[in-house]
Amino acid sequence: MSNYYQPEIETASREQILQWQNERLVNQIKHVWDNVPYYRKKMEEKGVTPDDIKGVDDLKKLPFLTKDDLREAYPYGLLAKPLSECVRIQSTSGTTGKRVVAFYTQNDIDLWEDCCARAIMAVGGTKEDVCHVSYGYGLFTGGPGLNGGSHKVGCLTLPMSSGNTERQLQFMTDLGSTIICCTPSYAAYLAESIYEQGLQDKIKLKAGIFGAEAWSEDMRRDIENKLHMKAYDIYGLTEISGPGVSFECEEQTGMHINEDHFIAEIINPDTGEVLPYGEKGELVFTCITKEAFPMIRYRTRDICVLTNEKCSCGRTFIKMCKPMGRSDDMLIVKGVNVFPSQIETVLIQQGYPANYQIVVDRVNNSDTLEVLVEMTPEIFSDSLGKITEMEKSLVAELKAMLGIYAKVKLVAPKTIARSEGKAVRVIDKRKI
Ligand code: DLL
Repeated sequence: MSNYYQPEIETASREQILQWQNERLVNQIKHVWDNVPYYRKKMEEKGVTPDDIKGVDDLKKLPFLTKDDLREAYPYGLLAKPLSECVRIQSTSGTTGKRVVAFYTQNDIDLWEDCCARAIMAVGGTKEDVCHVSYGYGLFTGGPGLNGGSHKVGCLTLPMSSGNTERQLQFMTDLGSTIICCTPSYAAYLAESIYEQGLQDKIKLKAGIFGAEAWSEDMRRDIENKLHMKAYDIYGLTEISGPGVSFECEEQTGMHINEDHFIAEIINPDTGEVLPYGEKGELVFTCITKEAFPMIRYRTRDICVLTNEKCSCGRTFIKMCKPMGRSDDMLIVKGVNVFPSQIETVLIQQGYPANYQIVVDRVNNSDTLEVLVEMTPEIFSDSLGKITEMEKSLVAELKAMLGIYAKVKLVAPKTIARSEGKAVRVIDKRKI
């Protein structure tokens, strides 16, 4: 028997869901038209007015929003409520220049936490549970979102945040954590540490809620076997709210989208054409209940498939598969969004040529980032001391730009393979 947080919503008829979506979309478009000059201008340029939007079928008439729009409108240009009514900001894990700042009213926070509560109850969470939240707290949405959801369910919430594995394990064993929320790579690392320290018998975990980065079915099986618990996926993005845009149920065959708050579409990333269920393309979301930061047709760049097959859990929301990659070049390394262009900017600013290669790997379940940089004959120096110094300085510059450590290796001129077509800048060796 499934465990729902809001059964009347989560198992509503398709007709009811469509009715909510139609009504809410119409109101949302009016709200945005009246309060967000930036989006109103985009609508005017496309020749659309709120009168043209009568329901979900008209969604395709509306212009898309992209990360570029967010950057252009930074920080307040897409805000739909006065700042005095906003109570929180959250931000993406990406850093300098690429940051997205999302605003929330109290009602926005409340609905977001409902979504996270649904995710926790879908994995069997109740008020008897001890919910251990090891996503980062702060600007990142992972910690605050699941923390709020856990409170709503009534779990005893452990706001651990990320890092300090010894302390995580101590609380997990002493306080008997039964549900853990963290990135899948951290879960795998915790599983390994538990094994190494022989703590298996002291662990009471029954379920994990893992997301914020791509992970495979193999990884799921591995974590489930090691920790004798069930591992569930959760998806979300800062622009749309945070974790809980969609979540897995006991069937573990994709994530139910909280369709009373978000309308999902799949489009062809090259043409913008809307694709039917079952076809692979870029995931696009429209927020229909958000007050402060309502994204309309926001292009996530995540490549995905939507399905509307009936689910045995009783939920009637459609499902999305695990994201299968991105239609832009964003990498997620240790949970941090990294764009190759950020690395290139640093190299060029430091006087290096744009001949470089970024190698991402996963060693012992932890992501590694290495940048191979070619020296010009002018800066080429055979003094090992000098090279080490230059590498150190680049490591510091990259850390300042990306917020994470990247190993740097300076290589001799003309040693990075030239390609005949597009340069192969990124080698992602992670098997996901
Ligand atoms: O990662 C929100 C989140 C926190 C989701 C905790 C789940 C759990 P951002 O930092 O804005 O927000 O990054 C959003 O991360 O567009 C995807 O590319 C990727 N992503 C998120 N969840 C998953 C997942 C949070 N379950 C970007 N599988 C998204 C694969 C995911 N990729």
